[in-house]
Amino acid sequence: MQYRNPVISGCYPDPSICRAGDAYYLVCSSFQFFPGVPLFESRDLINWKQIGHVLTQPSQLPLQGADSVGGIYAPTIRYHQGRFYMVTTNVTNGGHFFVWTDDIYGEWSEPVWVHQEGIDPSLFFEDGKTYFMSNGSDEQGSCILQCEIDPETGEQLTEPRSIWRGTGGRFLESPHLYHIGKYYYLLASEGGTEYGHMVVYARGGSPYGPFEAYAGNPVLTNRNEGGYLLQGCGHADLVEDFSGNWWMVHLGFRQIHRWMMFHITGREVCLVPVTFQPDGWFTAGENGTVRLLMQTDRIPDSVRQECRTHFTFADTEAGKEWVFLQNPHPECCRFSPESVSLQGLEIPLSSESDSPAWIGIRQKETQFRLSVTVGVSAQEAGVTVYMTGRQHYDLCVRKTPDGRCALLRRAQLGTLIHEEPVFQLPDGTKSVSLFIQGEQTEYRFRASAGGREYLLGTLEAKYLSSETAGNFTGVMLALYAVSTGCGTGIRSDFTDFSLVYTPTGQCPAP
Ligand code: 6LW
Repeated sequence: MQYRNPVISGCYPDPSICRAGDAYYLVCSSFQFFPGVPLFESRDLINWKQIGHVLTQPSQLPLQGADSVGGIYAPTIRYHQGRFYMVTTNVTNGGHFFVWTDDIYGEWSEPVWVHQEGIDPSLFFEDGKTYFMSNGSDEQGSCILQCEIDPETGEQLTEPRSIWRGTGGRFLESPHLYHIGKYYYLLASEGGTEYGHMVVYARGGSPYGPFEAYAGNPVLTNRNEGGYLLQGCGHADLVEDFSGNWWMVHLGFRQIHRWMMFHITGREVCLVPVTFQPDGWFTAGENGTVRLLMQTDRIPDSVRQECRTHFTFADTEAGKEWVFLQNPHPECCRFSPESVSLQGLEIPLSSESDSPAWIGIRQKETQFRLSVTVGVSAQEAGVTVYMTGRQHYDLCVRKTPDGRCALLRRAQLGTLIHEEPVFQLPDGTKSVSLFIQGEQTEYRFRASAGGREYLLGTLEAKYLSSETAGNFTGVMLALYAVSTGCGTGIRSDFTDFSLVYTPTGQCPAP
């Protein structure tokens, strides 16, 4: 069969996978978004359904002060003796911790903290021991650090020690350890999560090493595929399927312009086959690269890759596709089958130190259509194409000091803020329909109210890109409301939104 990469599109970086029962489970980084660590399930590795998030409670996920390079980084999911473990790092508040559950559809435990330097923690269980790996450094520079921990308390039972120094690439990270056949394999990434990203590995005779690097490293990279639209491939995890074949999930991003590269949809989840050679070394992908279209005979032709192109409030959920910024004020958001209502807060959209009245869904393809109907009640309410608090394009309705309403488009790019065009709306306007069309390199804006059409122009996608914004996330399409009474703590009435979102681009799948 033929399948399309990414297998999960939109900002879902740093995938980690495990197999349990008759399904596969996958988690990703979530940075400043709440709830945290999206959790997916699949039966065929190609089609992934989000079943929720791992971190759903403020006590598990303190996000105060977390921006788009803060919060939750790089989780690892493992299944051991009937229990799921998810280990990650809250880089803004607290460091490494793990949570566990015996019911993948239920709640997870409170955090168990582990004190070790670095990011990208992972766990490996064997013979009653729990090994904890992360990236880190010692007197000779970057390395993978490993210690044994108590899986109940997180206490370090051994001193962290360096087990591998990688192959010389910068930013050695994302260590994952496996025991396959007679070897222990240590998978990692180097090159940074950019255009030079690559997956490397080494193997050894014990969990502590010593590890011998694969001579063909990097085992997977698109760094030499200049002009190819899938780039930045790295940060990987391995899984064995039900037929005994091995696969690798990893992140990659789709660049928009072939030569003047940029990307906006964030780092996404890709899948490639892994093939063990008779000598026990393995290869990955197509000649060590990842393709947008992959051919495989390991998955039956009867499996069809689904492509979701229609999202409304009736077929999405607050704790699944929709997320908030930092720790939200739950009483300020009401989710109903047809609409969402936000109580405007006095926290501006550009705030990265507190949680505005904001609810977002990922931009999953570079082409999409978004239509939002917003009630006119808050001081300002609308829709934002949001990369970070400092990079976003907004289409909104704002009350003017004379009590009337204006329709406007705003661009914020760092300290540059520009509002234009602005249209006065007829008195008595009760609701406005806002439309955004994503067309790869630009966003097109228009609106309608009271039977009139308003053209609000286009803005370039490039200025919201990760290359410009300097962040770890991707564009979110979000609804927001800001209230009046600056500095008084007053909250406004609820503003109602309804929405239809249709990502297209590479859909339908092959
Ligand atoms: C993550 C690191 C990385 O911790 O990016 O691509 C960092 N790899 O492993 C944040 O997502």
